[in-house]
Amino acid sequence: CSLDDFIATHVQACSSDDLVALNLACSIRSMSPDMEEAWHSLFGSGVQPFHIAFTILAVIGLIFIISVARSRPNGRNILILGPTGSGKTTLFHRLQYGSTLNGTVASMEPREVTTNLASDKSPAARPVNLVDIPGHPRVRDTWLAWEKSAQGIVFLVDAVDFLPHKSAIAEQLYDVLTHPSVVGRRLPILLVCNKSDMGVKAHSVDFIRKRLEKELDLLQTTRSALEDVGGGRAASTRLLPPGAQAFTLAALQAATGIEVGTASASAQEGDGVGLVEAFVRRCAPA
Ligand SMILES: Nc1nc2c(ncn2[C@@H]2O[C@H](COP(=O)(O)OP(=O)(O)OP(=O)(O)O)[C@@H](O)[C@H]2O)c(=O)[nH]1
Ligand SMILES: [Mg+2]
Repeated sequence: CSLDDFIATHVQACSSDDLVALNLACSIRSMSPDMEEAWHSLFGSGVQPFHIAFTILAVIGLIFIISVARSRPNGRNILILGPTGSGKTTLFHRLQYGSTLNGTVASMEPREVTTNLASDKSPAARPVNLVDIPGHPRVRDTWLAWEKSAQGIVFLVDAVDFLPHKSAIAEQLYDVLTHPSVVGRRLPILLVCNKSDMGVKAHSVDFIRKRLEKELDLLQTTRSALEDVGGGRAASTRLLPPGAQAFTLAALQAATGIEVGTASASAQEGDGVGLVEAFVRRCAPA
């Protein structure tokens, strides 16, 4: 049957199957001569219009399911961020298995696992999705794939090798703290000063927090000055509203509701990892 005959017949019949087929035929009619040719060859091989309609609907449904799954809207995602070498992959294993690898190499792509925390023996425990994001500057922005579905961020710094890298660490933390998803959803963050097992070589949490607060304050001054030069057209990159006092994590929480907790831990030895686990459970409760 020609497309025009088909449309004419089904306009009169009008059952629900006819309507689906009719819709499809009209769409094909309005597309191109090539599509019409394809229609004829399909009919020549005995395929019914509702088969085609069903196939198209199934493909659309599949695409929809895949895109919903990829956007991870209901994910219980905990992101592990921080500079390279701070111990993220070591912590990732510690949380998952309660132990660590014998050695790690710099990660070059994110890794995620849906797991119960190794310490969580409760039968009611629900798995969380841990995401280990490499610290290398070229790949660290991959965390943005999870920005909308993250429940919390664990931000690791190396408490031993901190001072030479404090500005770079503050830059990375600044970008996280001012990201619209973090600000808009008031995503909780835990700043973990890792490698506490290194004794006096490891700086204390208070020392690291104060140094980072100072660096973040400086960054806010320079970035907002740049914004002013640009006529303020860019999205605001301020941590605190203009006129606020010097930047502190407490002031950030008071002004924006973003909570940045701090902890000292050793991902390698396990000390203090309980604080990280408590944070994960609070962000993604059972
Ligand atoms: N002493 C000590 N060393 C640690 C600790 N955690 C990690 N390390 C060591 O630090 C080095 C880097 O650890 P990784 O876990 O690979 O660091 P990462 O943050 O994943 O690094 P990238 O993948 O490059 O972003 C490894 O040699 C680890 O064994 C810790 O708590 N204490
Ligand atoms: Mg790693």
